[in-house]
Amino acid sequence: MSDVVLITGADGVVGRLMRARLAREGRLLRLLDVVRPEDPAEGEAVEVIEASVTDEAAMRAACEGVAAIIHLGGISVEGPWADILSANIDGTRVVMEAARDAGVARVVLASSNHAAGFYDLDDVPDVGLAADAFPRPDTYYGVSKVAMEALGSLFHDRYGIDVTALRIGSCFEKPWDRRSLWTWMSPDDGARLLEACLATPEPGFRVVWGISRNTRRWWSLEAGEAIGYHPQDDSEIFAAELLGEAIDDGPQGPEERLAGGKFCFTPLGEHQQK
Ligand code: 15L
Repeated sequence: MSDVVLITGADGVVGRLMRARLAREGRLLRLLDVVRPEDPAEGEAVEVIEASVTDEAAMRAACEGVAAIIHLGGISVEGPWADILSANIDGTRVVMEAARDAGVARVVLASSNHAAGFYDLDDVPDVGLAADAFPRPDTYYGVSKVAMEALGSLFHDRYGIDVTALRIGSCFEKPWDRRSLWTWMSPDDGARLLEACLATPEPGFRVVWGISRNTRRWWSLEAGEAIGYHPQDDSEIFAAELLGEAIDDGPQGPEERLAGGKFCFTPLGEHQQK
């Protein structure tokens, strides 16, 4: 019998990067998204479901027989409060209740660096910013990630579900600017992190940064290492190509000094470009 892992938001940027990387012998990936994920290729142990995380009946059905949930669903940037409230906060509540009712043992939550976006690198100790630093959200989107972490904590304390909330930096194929040189999480490290979350020995609740072993990082890897996440990639290999002559200039201005970067200056509640 296969272990079933349900991935919400499976057709988003991170979900698509993880699909092949999380394939394992003896594992079935159940991929759920509001946009129907691509049908399985021949021999691929995948099921696809077209549904919203806010749909209670669909989430209940999707959780049947599931060993773990990776909850990536929701809005991934700043947007109107009502939309964020529904998709991200209420959506996470629906996911957690469905997990509890189906007896799902583990949930991994895609939180974000934007739950702590207003930390300034000048105020951070040499050991780096702790993954569970008190929230300092930079947007309504960031507030929704703080609420997501709170829901994870609540469902761990009430029902013993193992929950890891990931304050993900920037999970894309490559970094694209100076800030992303410290916030980057390579897709391969993303998969390593998710595997570590799926293998934690004790039920607990924890918050972990989702970044690679970037030379320029200032967020601590300690909480990740404690659960067996040992990132192997470093964005520095892209630095010369991205920055040219300016390779060692350091952060330029507040957008590059604050954890959340440009999110800290995005008008609250406005639709943001990805
Ligand atoms: C996020 O939380 C977003 O989902 C993603 O699109 C990136 O913008 C990322 O943060 C980032 O901070 O780079």
